[in-house]
Amino acid sequence: MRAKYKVMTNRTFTMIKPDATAKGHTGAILDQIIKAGFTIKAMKWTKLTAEKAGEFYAVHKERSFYGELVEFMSSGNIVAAILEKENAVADFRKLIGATNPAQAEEGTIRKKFASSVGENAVHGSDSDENAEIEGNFFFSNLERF
Ligand code: 3AN
Repeated sequence: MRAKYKVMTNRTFTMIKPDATAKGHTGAILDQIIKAGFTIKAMKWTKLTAEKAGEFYAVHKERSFYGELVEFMSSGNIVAAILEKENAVADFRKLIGATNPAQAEEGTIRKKFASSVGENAVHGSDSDENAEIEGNFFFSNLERF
């Protein structure tokens, strides 16, 4: 039985990355997200400057792949969205699969649409706290419903 006061996370943040938008996978990925039970609370089609991509991924600044990541994330269009579902953060991570598509489970978004660990089709927040920060990075209160 579910604990009466168990806190369920209900929002996460995603980006469909430049590799996936360029290959025409935007519609199929959104369809899979919606069919998995997520509701779109905010969404935009946009493009990050290198400066903005660097800011978004600042937590990875010291990692060897940071420069490559910033360059890739500012190389083309993205879709940014806030998604709602009970247990959103964990359920969305499960839906997208492992960071490296070669290790992602069959049927996951990354297994189907990603080509490499760097160009891995989608982003999904890794905690409630980051979901809030990342959603605020892209959307004002007037842009979420
Ligand atoms: P996830 O997106 O699954 O949370 P993180 O947080 O470890 O993965 O990495 C953030 C992003 O950095 C990944 N989505 C991926 O695009 C990129 N990345 C991670 N590891 C590598 C790597 N070894 N080489 C290139 N890019 C990477």
